[in-house]
Formats: sequence, structure tokens, C-alpha cells
Amino acid sequence: MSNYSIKNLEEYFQLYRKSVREPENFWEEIAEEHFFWRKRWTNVMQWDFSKPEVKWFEGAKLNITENCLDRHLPARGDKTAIIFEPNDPGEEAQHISYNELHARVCQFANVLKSQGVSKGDRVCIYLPMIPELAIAVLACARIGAIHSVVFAGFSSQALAARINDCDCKLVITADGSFRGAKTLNLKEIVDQGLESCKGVKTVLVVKRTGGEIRMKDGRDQWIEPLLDKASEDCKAEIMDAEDPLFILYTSGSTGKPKGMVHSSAGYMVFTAYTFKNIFRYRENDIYWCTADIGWITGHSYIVYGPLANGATTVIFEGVPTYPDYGRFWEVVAKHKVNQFYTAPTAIRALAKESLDFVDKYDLSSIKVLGTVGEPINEEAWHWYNNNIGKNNSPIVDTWWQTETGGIMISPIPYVTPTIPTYATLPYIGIQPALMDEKGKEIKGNQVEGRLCIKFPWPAMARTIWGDHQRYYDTYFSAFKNMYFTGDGAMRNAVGYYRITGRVDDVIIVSGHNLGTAPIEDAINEHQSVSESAIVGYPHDIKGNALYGFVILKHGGERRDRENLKKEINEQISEHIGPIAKLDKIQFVPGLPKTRSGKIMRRILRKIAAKDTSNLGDISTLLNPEVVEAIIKDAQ
Ligand code: 7RM
Repeated sequence: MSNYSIKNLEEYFQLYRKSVREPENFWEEIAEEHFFWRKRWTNVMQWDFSKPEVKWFEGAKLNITENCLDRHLPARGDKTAIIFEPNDPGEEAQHISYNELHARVCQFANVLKSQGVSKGDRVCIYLPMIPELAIAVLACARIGAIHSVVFAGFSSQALAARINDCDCKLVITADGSFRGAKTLNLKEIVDQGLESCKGVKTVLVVKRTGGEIRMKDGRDQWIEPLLDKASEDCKAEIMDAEDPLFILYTSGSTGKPKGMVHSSAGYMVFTAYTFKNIFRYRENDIYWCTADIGWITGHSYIVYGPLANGATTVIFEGVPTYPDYGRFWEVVAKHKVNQFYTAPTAIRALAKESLDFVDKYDLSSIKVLGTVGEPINEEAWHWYNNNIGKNNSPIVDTWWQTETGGIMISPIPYVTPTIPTYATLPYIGIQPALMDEKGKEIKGNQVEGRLCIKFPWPAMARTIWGDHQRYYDTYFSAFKNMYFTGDGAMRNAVGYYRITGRVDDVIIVSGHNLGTAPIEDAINEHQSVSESAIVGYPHDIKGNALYGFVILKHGGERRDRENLKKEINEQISEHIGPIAKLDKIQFVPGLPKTRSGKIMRRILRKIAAKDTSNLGDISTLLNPEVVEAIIKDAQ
């Protein structure tokens, strides 16, 4: 059906207008024509942001795995659903067809059932990026169990907190995982975590590394022998549209992680429809998203969105730097990847290294490049565009959140003209609004404000597990009748959005509002700089002053530090103005990052304020060792 794949800008605007004027008709048509329903809905949508309560396709019955698997079998049974690219390039890649994936999901689902899991039960999945991770996710969905995937880089404490918060009674894990040159003993982490999880009765263990592990009698079982005995047929549990599909935890600015709850029908419709257009997926394309399935990006755009479209999706177990900085490009060339989706942090890391790592490989298969997770700075955007896209593949800068379930603001490739650092236009059905501090909507263009969404979309999270009040407080209390994203954005003259970063990152210096992202952009354009982060710290006269943490490129380390500082400030002066110049600059070996690649500014703020006695929870940091090194050298 023509509506489903957008061909030009005119059609985009036409559909966009329809999605705003007649949202029910618009979404009903999408849902009707592209999905398999066991029973039709009685009501397209219903909403009340003051509660908040949102329902999509109420009355409908479905199972998302019938949409991701069964319905493809007649025409695409032998088509590859998943390409598994192992950590070690010497290990052979696996191609799993839709027929095989269907069979393996059913077997896995039958094993879960035999362990007493049924509809509505929560299952924790703590697995490396191996096919079993996607299979476990789909197996839960098959029987209506609610999966809670925990990224297998989280510590035992973080894992335990997530298991206990939603009361999982079964955990799926592996003996270990391969990450670059390292081998991690995942099972040991699970064992430690489970010491404080009384509700977990069963642990199913996938064999991956073959390392020595302990199996606890009566609790732990290898899954392979159970799978071997299980039937390849498993009837899909018929779910209500609003039945929860999964819980995924996201860290709040304070306090314990929030278990975002996503629905079945709305989530399916929105992730599938965005995937199709934002990655311009065409039959037989090979699509690769480098995220981990432990994050929302992996849920929506490695598993559900691609499979709902009958796509071929790559699951990559490794890291971008192993065995060398060319790994991404080696994999692109090897599997002839057409759509490549990654994070700015990965792009910046690879852009520091020699172009020989890129130029060795034939990247001509690439048609669309994507980025997600944080604002992409101009330098990284150009590096990606020039060297990976060869100025020939549109970059989709996709803005969205764990809470939104799917992509909200993004170009549509070959349709929306792109501008570096702009996420451009709202996707069809998405109604953004910029708000001022007083709670008034800022209309018109060339304006900046707090980014809200004023109308529901099908994939929005429905609640926080066990704490609906917190859901309201966090997202719906700041602006009346709006979903508040926590991000700031500007809208340029043609209505394009540029995400300027978390509004908690806005620093007011001498009465001027400064976003951290544009300052960091300016710094990063310096030829000796690889990455930087700006925070504010209290200043007697200006209110706040700026402190910059700067990582140098390899060559830059040999240069005179005082000269470098001067040049950096000149660069900022040029790009933004003298008001944005830094009062202090510290050269650092790394920045404290969460496991999903986000800079933990909270810690940098404390260091800048010389208040390091209590850094709060740093258990989600990827590189805690860097914090000490920064404190030692702080100014
Ligand atoms: C998908 C994901 C959400 C936060 C969000 C933003 C930031 C994400 C972009 C971006 C600028 C982008 N979910 N963010 N995408 N900022 N441009 N294209 O990352 O829940 O982990 O993070 O990430 O601040 O609020 S998330």
C-alpha cells in the first residue's frame, strides 16, 4: 500500500497533515493494512495526559511474534532473518532463516512454558549479543511473558535491582560472553546478583564461551538439552492490544531506575512503520544496527521493527575496535550491509584513527547511515558522511528515547534534505512542541525551548512498572497536557529540529543560556581534540562558569597545553562568542560514560565544583577508573 512507504517530501507533508488532522483514520489505515490481527480493535485510541492514560487499538487481539515470524513463512521462509556476526572474525557467521527462527523461538517458548512461565510473568534476560538473545525475547512474547532485558554489561547489583523491581521468577543468561579480547564470566555475575533475589526460582543457561561455571542444584539448568527435546510448534498466546510486551529500565536523573512498560499493539505498529521509512528498507536489503539488544534501540530496531517488516537484521557480538579499528567496515563489506545505524560516540572513536581502517574495505553497499543516542557534533557528522557514506548516503539523525519506543524526529532518507546536527522533521504522527520556562508554547520558527510532545503516538510507554505516580511526575507534570522529554531543542527557519541536549545540561552564564552541545561542537572542531564535555560550576560573579574536560587526539598530546587552551577558547569565541569561553580546561584521558555511551555529566559537575566526597551511584559507569584519574588532576 502506498501510504506505508513514503516516496517524496510532498507525500511526507500530506501524510503528516493527515496524521494530525485525522489521527484515528491515519493510524487505523496503517494498522489495518500491514499487520496480522486475531481480532480487530473497537477503538483506535483514547488518551488523557492528566492521568496519564493512553490506549491504542483497544479491543484488538494479536501476538507480535505472529507478525514478526509466522506471517512471513509462506513467502519468506527461506529468507535470512538474522545474520549473526561473532566477536571473533575467525568464527563463521550464521545465517538464520525465517523458518529456522520460527522453529527456534517456538522451542524456546516451549522450554519456558515447561519451566512454569505463563502469560504476564516477568522474565529477566541477561545475555550477550548472540542469536539466543533475540530468540529469548521473541519466545517470551510468544507466550505473553513480559521480558525485561538487562544489558549484559551491568553489574550484579544493577542486575539484582532490576530483577527485584519487577519480580522476575526466571532468568536467562549464558556461561559467559566475548567482548573484544576479553571474556566475561556472566554466570558469576548472575550468581552474585541472585544472592539478593529471593523470587528467582530458575536460571536457564546458554552455552557460549565454554568457561567453567557453577550450576546451583535445583535452580540452574543448561538450556541446550531442554531445547533439543522441545517441540518446534508453539501456539502464540493471543494478547490484548494493551497487554505489556516488555519492561526496559532507563536510569533516572536520580534514584532507582525506571522500568518503562511498553504495550503490544501500538509498539508493534509504530516500530514497524518507522523502521520501514526511516531506514528505507527494501526487500533483500541487509540492515545492521550496532546497538545492543539490551537498549531500546536494539529492541525496536534490531528485533521488532526489522522482523515485523520481514527484514534481514545483523546481530553483532563484538566491539568496534576488535581486532582493530576497521571491524565495523569489515563487517559492512563482508555482509554487504545496506543500512548502517550506530551512535555518535562510536563514530568519534573511529574518526580518531587512521582512514586506512576505512579505505581497506568496499563500502559501496551502503545506502543509508543512521545515528542515535546523543547529539552528533558537526565534525563527526562530516567524517561519517565523507568517509563512510562517500557523500552519497543520507544520514538519518534519529532522535528518540526509551520512553518513546520508536523514532520521533528524523529525516526520511532520500526524502528529507539533511543538515548536519539536525534531526530535521517529526515523523508522521508526532506532534512536537517547544515550551518556555513559564509553560507556554513557543510558536513560530527560529526559536528554542523545551521539547515536549503534545499528542500521543502508538509506541509511547504506558507507565513505569509499579509506580504510575512517578510516570506522571517525571513526564507529565512539568507542562500541562504534554509529554516532557527532558531535552531542549531549537527549530530553525524551515521548521527543522535540532536537539540541543538534556535541559539539565543548560548552563546559565552571566544570564546567557548556553547549551553544552554547541560549545562542545566548537571545541571538537579543533584539530587536536577528539572529544569534550562542558559543565557549569558556581562562580561569584557570573553565577556559573564553564569547565571543559577535553580528550586530545594521539598527536595532540605532544603539544603545549597552554597554547592548546588558548586555541580552544579562540575556537569557541569564533563559533559561539566570547561569552561561551571556558574558565577552566582540563585535559583528561577519558570521560565518564554510561554503558550506552552517554557522558555522565553529574559526576563532572561535582568534580568541577570540587565536591567529590559523594559521587552518588556510579555503578552504571562503563569506565569508573577514569573518574579517579580526572579527580587527581582537577583544577
Ligand atoms: C534511543 C535512545 C534518550 C536520550 C534523549 C536525548 C538523547 C537520543 C538523539 C539524542 C540528540 C539524537 N534512548 N538522544 N537520540 N540527542 N540527537 N539523535 O538513545 O533513552 O537511551 O536516551 O538520548 O537526550 O532524551 S535513551
